[in-house]
Amino acid sequence: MKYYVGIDLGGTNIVAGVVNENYEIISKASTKTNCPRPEKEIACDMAKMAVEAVKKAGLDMEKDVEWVGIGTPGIANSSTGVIEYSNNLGFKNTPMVEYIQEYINKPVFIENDANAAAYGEYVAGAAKGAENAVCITLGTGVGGGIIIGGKIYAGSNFGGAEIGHTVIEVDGAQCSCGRKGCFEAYSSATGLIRMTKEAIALHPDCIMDNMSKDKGKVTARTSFDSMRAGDPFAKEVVDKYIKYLACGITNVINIFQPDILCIGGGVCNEGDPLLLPVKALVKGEVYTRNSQKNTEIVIAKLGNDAGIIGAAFLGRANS
Ligand code: BMX
Ligand code: ZN
Repeated sequence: MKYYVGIDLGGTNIVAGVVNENYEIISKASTKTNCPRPEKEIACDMAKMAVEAVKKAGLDMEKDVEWVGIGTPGIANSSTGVIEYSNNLGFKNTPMVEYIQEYINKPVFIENDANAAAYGEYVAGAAKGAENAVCITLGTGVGGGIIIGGKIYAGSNFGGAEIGHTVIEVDGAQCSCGRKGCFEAYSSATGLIRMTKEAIALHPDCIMDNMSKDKGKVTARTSFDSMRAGDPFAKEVVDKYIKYLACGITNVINIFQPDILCIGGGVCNEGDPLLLPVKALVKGEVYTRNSQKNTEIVIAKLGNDAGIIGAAFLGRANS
């Protein structure tokens, strides 16, 4: 049996996992990212988590592990091993591969987190068997990963596949990237929370307002849960969210026409109440609506593990 280590570096947590050749995670170790702090400290903790996960699996890093892969938000140059830019981690030209190799004497690969998650879904999840696939993650941001002919497509400068930063509303809501009206500003969990708060401000004492006060905060679930409890204003928020999401997805399909478009991230836990109306809207809008073959829209299968599994197989993606 061959073993690989995947590390998911997030704004909140560092998670390392040992994955076997059947794409199963056999052990995990995690710690808080605690950023901002010096990048070398973060790298040291990442290496520590990798070593701990290997130990937990009862394996030996030197003898049993083929390589280590890392998924990180921002621009990851997979050829130089440098994280060129990551605003939420505070990285600028961070030589991550070099740092990790100070502790671990193995080949180390890096990729953008959403690219790694897309690769995970492609090798072992909802996009398995596809030749061309696009995965988008609806989390803190909207991440994008593009697989063409079984390879990760990251553009000529490794900054490609930033699907979240395509505009779907000119002069719309401010995005953290500096543009206005990005897909991410509407379809991320953060965007949904913002739209929920806006609706609550307009309709004080609505079910959303009371539900979020009971819970202590507005979350990405507030609008969906309140809609189910009969709040017409919550239904408006959900409808608006679904309309924006369908618009963004239709744009992606019109460009790539992949076999599979998979959506992941926390918001997807809503399941069919999210997926079915999105599918119906996309079906009516997509350029190829009269064609025989159309992109299948599915919900990601691997959840938070997609990033770890994808990162663990980066040595293959890069071969
Ligand atoms: C942002 C961007 C992407 C990332 C996406 C998903 C940064 C730091 N991040 O659009 O690179 O893939 O968020 O990130 O520039 P998540 O935090 O939602 O997983
Ligand atoms: Zn943006």
